[in-house]
Amino acid sequence: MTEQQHIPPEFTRPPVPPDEDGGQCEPPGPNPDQQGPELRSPTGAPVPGEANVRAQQGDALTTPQGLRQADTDHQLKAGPRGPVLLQDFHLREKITHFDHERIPERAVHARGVGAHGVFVSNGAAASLTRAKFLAADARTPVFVRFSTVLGSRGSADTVRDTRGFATKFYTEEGVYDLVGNNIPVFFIQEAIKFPDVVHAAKPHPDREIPQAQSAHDTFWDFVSLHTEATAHTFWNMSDRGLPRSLRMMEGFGVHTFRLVAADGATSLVKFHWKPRLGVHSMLWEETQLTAGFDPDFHRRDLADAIEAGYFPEWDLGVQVFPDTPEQVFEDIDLLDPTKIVPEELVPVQVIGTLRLTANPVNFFAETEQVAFCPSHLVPGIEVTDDPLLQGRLFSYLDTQLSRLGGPNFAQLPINTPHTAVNDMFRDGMHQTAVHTGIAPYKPNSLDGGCPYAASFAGEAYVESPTPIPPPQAKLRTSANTDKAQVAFADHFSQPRMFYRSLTHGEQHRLADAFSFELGKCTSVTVRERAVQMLVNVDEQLAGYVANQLGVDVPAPTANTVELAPSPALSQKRGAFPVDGRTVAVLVDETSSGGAVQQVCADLEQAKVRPLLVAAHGGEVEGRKVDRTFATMRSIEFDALIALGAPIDPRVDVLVNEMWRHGKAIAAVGAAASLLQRNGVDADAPGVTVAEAPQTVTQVVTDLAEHRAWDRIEPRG
Ligand code: HDE
Repeated sequence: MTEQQHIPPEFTRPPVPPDEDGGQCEPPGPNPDQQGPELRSPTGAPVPGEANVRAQQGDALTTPQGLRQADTDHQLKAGPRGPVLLQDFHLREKITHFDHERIPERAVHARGVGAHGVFVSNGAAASLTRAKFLAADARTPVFVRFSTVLGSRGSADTVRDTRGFATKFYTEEGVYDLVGNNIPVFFIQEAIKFPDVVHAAKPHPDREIPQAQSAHDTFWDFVSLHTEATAHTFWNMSDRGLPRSLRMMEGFGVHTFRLVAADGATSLVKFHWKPRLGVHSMLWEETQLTAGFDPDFHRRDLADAIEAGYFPEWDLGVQVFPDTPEQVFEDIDLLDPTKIVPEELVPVQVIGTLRLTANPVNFFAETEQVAFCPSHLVPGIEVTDDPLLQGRLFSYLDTQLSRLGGPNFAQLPINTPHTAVNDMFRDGMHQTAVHTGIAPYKPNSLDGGCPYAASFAGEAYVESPTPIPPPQAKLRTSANTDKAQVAFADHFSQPRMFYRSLTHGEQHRLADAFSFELGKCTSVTVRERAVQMLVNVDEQLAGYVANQLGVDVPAPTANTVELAPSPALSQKRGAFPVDGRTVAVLVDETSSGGAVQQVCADLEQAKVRPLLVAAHGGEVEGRKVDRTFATMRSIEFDALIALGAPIDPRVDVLVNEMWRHGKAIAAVGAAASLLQRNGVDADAPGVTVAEAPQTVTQVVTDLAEHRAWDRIEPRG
């Protein structure tokens, strides 16, 4: 008799009650409310049915081998209390698979959020490039992933950092990736420094702190020793490091790329994404509160806006430069990724519009497994000799090999081109295709010579001939002319120009950011060296920060040139669309008479999202309460409309923060007492006391300006 025969059947897995199983079930499809335009497929792949062939099939629970399972809740035991039998293959399979559910997070840009959309070209670039997706009226499905750089996957969204802005265009000529950032300059000029800057910026290797922060010794040690990073740190310390929303950020390709027209003519370009909602930021205190109260703030904001139908839009633009052998424009080396070309010198020409229309249905399959690479190019777009870009061409493919577990990651649905693939690559880890034929080599006659090579003159990707600059074997710099060589080594003139292009308010906040970050450095040497870096940019700024830190201000050591300020670098003031902004509608038991319904309806009419805030859950005038005093905080709201004045300290905190952060505040009728008791000046900019209909109109007008700037900062 074998051991198993000793086990009475009732002591193995208990039978499943019939009502718990045996029914028919539909695999959950994508949420129909989240469906975007006709171009969208659930995973970004061309044929949704086929792409999903391995997801939830059939009605019954099975093992990966397709064996039907009656019970997945209990283990196979010898006796009612064990021991557990090794023979329980379902237990082992289930736990083993779980053990391997995580893949390595990205070394940088680990924290990200994605969305599907469509890019529509206006044809303005058609004379510059033969890329078909840039022809007039071409529509191309896209997947965009936004990210922070430093933090790990679970870190907070609102930290001070650069943001990634990576776009995958599924063009009819193959995948094109534009892997950019929300800051147009980078820390380093050459790729070989990337491990250094990342090691310095990541948490200290002994205690693994601080998480997702640049405010620590190693970061400032590196950037103060390596002054080509100055420009990027100035952008980071400015409001750009704290976006209000991913929907309100610019994007930049950073490097210069080469466009090639149908007739072979070439030009150099820099890519820009311009958000239709304007460029807006959070205040430092808001970001800190948000990191605690809602660390997923940006992720939620994007998904909520898309789900509600407020599809975010960006215009894609190019600055175009002649493709001269020097690749220099007005003394700016176009191969230097730490420099910009001011828009006042070369305006950005809009060539198309991106619209994000659908959220992913599966974060892992789409946002986590998406693999961007700057070498995913299409005919008509080529790389330049920018030494940073050249290193990236190698790094991204390389990192996907370990992150996605082998060379077949292009077969993952989100990475699959929406065009035919016939690459003659074979086998390897995670190969999911069953290739046919016997001759995966070229030339061959045994598979009929297939696949054929595409014609050079027609559809193939063929690098255009470019002059090779004179050899500079030992010279570890890429500037092509003497003049540009000087500009390449000038690390301070452009940061100074950036700083002087900001408004007074922006400059103040930047100075406070430096004071905070350097104040977090414990090494006096690092603090002093960083102030040396600052004094080379602006003496007044250095003086302010040095005073905050308690160190002396040294004399400038750098030779700089005075560049004209570029107003385009300041975050523009003015009225912008308010789509998807949120307004707290605060109510109490006195709020009635239809005002709640009317205010909410008027806000929705203006494309603004009202969130009803009350003491407790339930309904007010038939509208669901969205937030209670226990779950609300000011950071979630762009404006406040008080229809009541509930007595609660949390409400006072709300009003105080909205006031302090320059947000629009309105009180209807008797709710004005709420403002009085919190010291809010009813005549101040961005404050309204009126009856319901006028209130909404005024609040929407104030919202369009993002903040009541005149309330919180000096003009300038
Ligand atoms: Fe990246 N970068 N990078 N980077 N980068 C990665 O690739 C790298 C640089 C950017 O949402 C990694 O797949 C090197 C500039 C974005 O999946 C890695 C250098 C710019 C994303 C990598 C740079 C970027 C990445 C990590 C210097 C703006 C996120 C995981 C030569 C133009 C893409 C991965 C996503 C991700 C390497 C510099 C943007 C390690 C070596 C400059 C938006 O391969």
